[in-house]
Amino acid sequence: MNTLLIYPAFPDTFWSFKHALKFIRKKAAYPPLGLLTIGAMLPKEWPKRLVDINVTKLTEKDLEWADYAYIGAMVIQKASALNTVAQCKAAGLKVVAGGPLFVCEHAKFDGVDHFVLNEAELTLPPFLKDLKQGCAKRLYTTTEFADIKETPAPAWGLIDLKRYAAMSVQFSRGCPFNCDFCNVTTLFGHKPRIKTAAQVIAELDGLYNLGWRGQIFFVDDNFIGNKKYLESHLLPALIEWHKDKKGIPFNTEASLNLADNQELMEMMVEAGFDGVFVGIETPDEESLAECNKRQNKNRDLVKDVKRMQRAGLEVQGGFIVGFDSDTTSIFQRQIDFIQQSGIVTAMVGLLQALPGTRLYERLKREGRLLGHVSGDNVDGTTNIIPKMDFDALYEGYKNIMRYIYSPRHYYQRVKTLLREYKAPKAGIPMDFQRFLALFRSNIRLGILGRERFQYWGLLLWTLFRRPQLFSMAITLAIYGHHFRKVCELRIF
Ligand code: B12
Repeated sequence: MNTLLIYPAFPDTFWSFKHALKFIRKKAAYPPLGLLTIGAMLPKEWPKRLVDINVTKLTEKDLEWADYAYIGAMVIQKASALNTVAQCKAAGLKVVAGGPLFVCEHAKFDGVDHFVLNEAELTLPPFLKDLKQGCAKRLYTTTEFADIKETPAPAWGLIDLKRYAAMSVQFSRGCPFNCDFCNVTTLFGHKPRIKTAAQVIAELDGLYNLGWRGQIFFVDDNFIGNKKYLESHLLPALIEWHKDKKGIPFNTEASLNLADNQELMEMMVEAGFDGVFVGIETPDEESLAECNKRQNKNRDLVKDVKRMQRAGLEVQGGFIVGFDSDTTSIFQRQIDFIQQSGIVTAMVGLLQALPGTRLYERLKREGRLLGHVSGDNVDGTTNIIPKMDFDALYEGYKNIMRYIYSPRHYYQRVKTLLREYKAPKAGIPMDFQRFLALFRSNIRLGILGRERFQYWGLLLWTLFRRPQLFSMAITLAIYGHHFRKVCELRIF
């Protein structure tokens, strides 16, 4: 059974980092962790190939070689996924599909022979059993959540690690909070499920032994969902693991209440974490109440962000405009918040209602849903009829993006962050890749770019004021170039 695992292409979006990857000669930001996990769950004796269309082409030879194609994707990859299914069918392959895109929209994929949906830990074994007995059904689904202590380590050997900017590891799934616009609890549950520290260390060892020396993203919905285990087991194990290893920083996603726990932040930093993505959403108390983001209420959010930065965690933030309580003053308030907090990577989107969320159900009842969701929450589209006049909302949104990603304000924010940010003890090494990035950015941003004055200003400022963060300054300058390009392409 020759098995082809295929990951469809991402469009040029905010999180694709496409325009930044060129500086470091990488093809994609992250590997397809879901498919790599499927690769490890399929029978060992089946010959396997993984084609990530983001880093390599799907060739006629691949299609001729294979008997079955296993396709995994998120909604944003839909166009490429439709195309891939058609290509596989034309080549006479049987197609199996799973992952978030198909969980949400499987009815739109006629060509797929078998949908193996939700968590494959639960749905793949019955499919494989039926397949063996020649009675495989079209649809496998479950409402249960898997025990991820049973999840095998991803089959890293199926990809060429060198083509990716970062690697991914997953410690937990699910989130204890209940924000009404977020589909995480519908997809992954309310009670965080965790792997053991030994499992995580084995995955890290796997990557290390394959030669990986670079960023590793803990792709958890909320890394601090189970603080007790984190503090008592995982972080001590990571601290130990990191002792004799350099150049492998970690980052992750967590809720804002991380800022309340100085000890936890310090442990995370000691364990090698240098960044965290946090859903901040809005500085408006009424909107926070409206969306049930209780963990962000009644706090000084700017102070919280700074506390994390001072501990050594760069905060990336998610922001939303278009809540029912939002008035037109929200646009300037979001801008002020983002600038003051020094959140350089600010993912700002219009409120969207994802199927399965409480927001979706409410807006459906109120007759305020429109068409489909694009799957990209940084493209200025929405599937809801907002309370605010849509044109005013859209204009206000575009103004936020224009302002925060204009060279002047973007670079201002980088300095705000660098002033506050505690440099990692081990320093940020100026390795060959970073040196290459510096060379390229000097030309692309420092000579050709419209940000050239801000660029050289930042490099000089950093050299004198925060020399140990020089490498970080270059990375952020390159990110800025990417974000501006994406905004020009998709929003303005
Ligand atoms: C890491 C991550 C990212 C990373 C990169 C992922 C990558 N490889 O490129 C980054 C930060 C770039 C990212 C960005 C985005 N992401 Co994202 N991301 C995640 C996150 C947190 C973890 C994904 C992961 O690796 N999980 C671990 C693996 C093991 O799980 P898995 O992929 O789900 O696979 C399991 C099953 O789905 C299934 N499965 C998966 N593939 C296949 C294939 C087959 C054949 C089968 C049978 C089964 C199967 O089996 C696996 C084991 O159970 C998830 C949330 C989550 N908990 O999964 C969101 C998630 C996937 N992202 C989501 C979204 C919406 C986005 C964005 C569009 C957000 C935005 N701001 O616009 C962007 C778009 C990306 C882009 N490039 O443009 C949504 C997808 C929703 C959907 N229905 O498609 C999720 C589910 C989050 C959410 N709250 O809804 N994301």
